[in-house]
Amino acid sequence: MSPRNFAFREIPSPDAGLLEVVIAGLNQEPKRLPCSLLYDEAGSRLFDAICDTDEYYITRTEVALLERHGPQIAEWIGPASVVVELGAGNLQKARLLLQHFPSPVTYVPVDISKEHLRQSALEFAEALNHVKVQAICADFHQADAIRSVLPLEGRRVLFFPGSTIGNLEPDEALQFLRQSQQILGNKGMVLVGVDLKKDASILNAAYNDAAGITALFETNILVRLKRELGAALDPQSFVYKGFYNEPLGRVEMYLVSLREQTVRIGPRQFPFKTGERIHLENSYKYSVSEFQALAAKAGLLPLDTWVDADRLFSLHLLECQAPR
Ligand code: AVI
Repeated sequence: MSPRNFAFREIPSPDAGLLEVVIAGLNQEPKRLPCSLLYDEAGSRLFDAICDTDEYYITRTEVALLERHGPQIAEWIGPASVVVELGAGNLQKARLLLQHFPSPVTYVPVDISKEHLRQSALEFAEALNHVKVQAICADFHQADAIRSVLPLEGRRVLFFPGSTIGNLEPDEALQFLRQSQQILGNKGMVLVGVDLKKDASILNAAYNDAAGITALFETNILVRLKRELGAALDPQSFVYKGFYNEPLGRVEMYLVSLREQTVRIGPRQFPFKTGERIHLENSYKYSVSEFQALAAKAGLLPLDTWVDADRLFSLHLLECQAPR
């Protein structure tokens, strides 16, 4: 039986189906697939495993910042808040944060990976029984639909940890921050985790862990295409390649075809040359001032910023500017 402080709902995505998205992506030059497709059930679990690798400093550094500054963040936000987390994953970070929030507090984790979300949200509700958990299975870009199901009372706070904002192109990030204010309304705040620019060797290691979990995570997208679309392809005929493109300030992630081959999906054929790539992800890195400038452009002003001693990662608490 579900605990009394738990509710779950699904907002169906109006977007094109998987087949259309994949065909559109593989028809592009260069070929690409959207990184949201990486997160099926297996992909979500592999991503959790990446977060536990020694090389991927992002999760543990952000967790340490939340552990250290959680009480101060709770004080800034105040009582009776509604905390909405987009792309919530395993909810570990919200748990660290919300333990410091006084009751009443509502937590709305939003994620596209349905069973992973349901399980994590249930565990969350059992562990923090002073928090009302209202989980929503949806694509986090569905701002209007998400807003329409939020409780009306309380200060709304958007929690966007993990540097997921780095997976958006800077102009998309700007758009996203602007749109987030539609969810937030008056006196809304944003708490966002942003990965910082740093030495290329640290970044290259973080996206090429020695155990090969990142490679498995990225290649899993091909396993998904085989299983869900009956694609005729051999996942072993592609290898993962990820590297820091310093001039562009982003880690780029690809699958590279090891041979000349044709991938078939239904009646469609996609020829690959040896070495031809499918672009899967960019992960943008910012300096603190670069990110603050982006947020200001979107109408969000910094209330406080926290950075770890090694200057690997930053947490920004931003406030919506009062409407002029
Ligand atoms: C989810 N996102 C912030 C991760 C990142 O660091 O860009 C995705 C990832 N892909 C491979 N490793 C991590």
